[in-house]
Amino acid sequence: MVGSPWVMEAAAIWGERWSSATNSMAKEYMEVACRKQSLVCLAADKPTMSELEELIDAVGPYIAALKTHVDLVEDWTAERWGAFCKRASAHNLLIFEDRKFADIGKISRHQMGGVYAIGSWSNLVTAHLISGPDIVDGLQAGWGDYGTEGGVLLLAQMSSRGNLLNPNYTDEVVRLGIQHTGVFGFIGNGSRPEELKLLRDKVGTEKMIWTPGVNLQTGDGAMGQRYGDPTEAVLAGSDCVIVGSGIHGADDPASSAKAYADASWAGLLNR
Ligand code: S5P
Repeated sequence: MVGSPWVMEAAAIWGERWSSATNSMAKEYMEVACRKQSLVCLAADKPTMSELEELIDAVGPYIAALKTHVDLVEDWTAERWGAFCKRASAHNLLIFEDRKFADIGKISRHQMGGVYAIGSWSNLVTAHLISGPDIVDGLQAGWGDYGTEGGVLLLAQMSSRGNLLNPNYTDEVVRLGIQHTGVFGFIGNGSRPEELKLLRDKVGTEKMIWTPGVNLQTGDGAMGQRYGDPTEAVLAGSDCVIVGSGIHGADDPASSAKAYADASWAGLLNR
C-alpha cells in the first residue's frame, strides 16, 4: 500500500488525521474511504442472513465500513456468518461489531469468544468505559486469543435522547482513551454538530470519531433516536457517519447509500 496513488491521495485529503494517525487500521479505513469516495459505515441491522447478504451486495461499493449486531440475527450460523464476513472483505470493509461491551476486563475478554467468537472476525468493537480502562486490555486480549488484532471504539457520546453520558463523563472517556494504543477512536453524537465540535476539540487529531444518529431526514427517529445531517457531522469533525435505516430502510438501498456517500465525501472535501 505504501507509495500507491491511493495512499498519496488519502494523505492529501485527510490531512492531519492521516499524518497523525498512529493506528494502521485507521489508515486502512481512510484509504478505502478515498477509493470509494465515501465516509459511510453501514449499520446492517437486519434480522436474517439472507437480508444481510442481499444488503451488502447492493451497497458494498458505496460504503467504507460495515457495522453489525451479530446477536440480533435470527438464523445465525458460524458458517454463513464466515461467508458474510468474506463478502465484506471482498468489498474492503472493516467489520465493526457493535457489541457495546461494558463488563470488567476479564469477562469482556471471554465475551469476545463464546458462540459468536467475535474476536475471530471483528476488526473493531464498541465498548463503554463505565467499568474502567481495563476493559480495553480485556478486549485486546480477546483478539489475542484468536491471534488477531483489532481496535476499540469507546462510546464518548450517544445519539439517543436522555442518555446519561454527560460532558464530565465524555471528558474522562476521552482523557483515558487517547492514551491507549488499543483505542481506535470514539463514538460521537452525529445528531448534534455543536456537541461533536466540542468532542473533536477534546480528542485532537490522532483518533477517529465515528458518528451514528445520521440521516438525510434530520429530526427525531424511532424510540428516542435523533438524527443530524451527514455533511454537517463530517464538517464538525466526524470521520465516519454510521447510517442504518437511512440505507437499509430505503426503497432502493444502493442509491440511498450513494447519496450518503456523496454527502459525507462533500463534508470531507470542505473540511
Ligand atoms: O449512540 C449511539 C451509538 C450507536 S453505535 N447511537 C446509535 O444509534 N448507535 C448505533 O447506530 C445503533 O446501535 C444502530 O445500529 C445504528 C443507528 O441506526 P439508525 O437506523 O438509527 O441509523
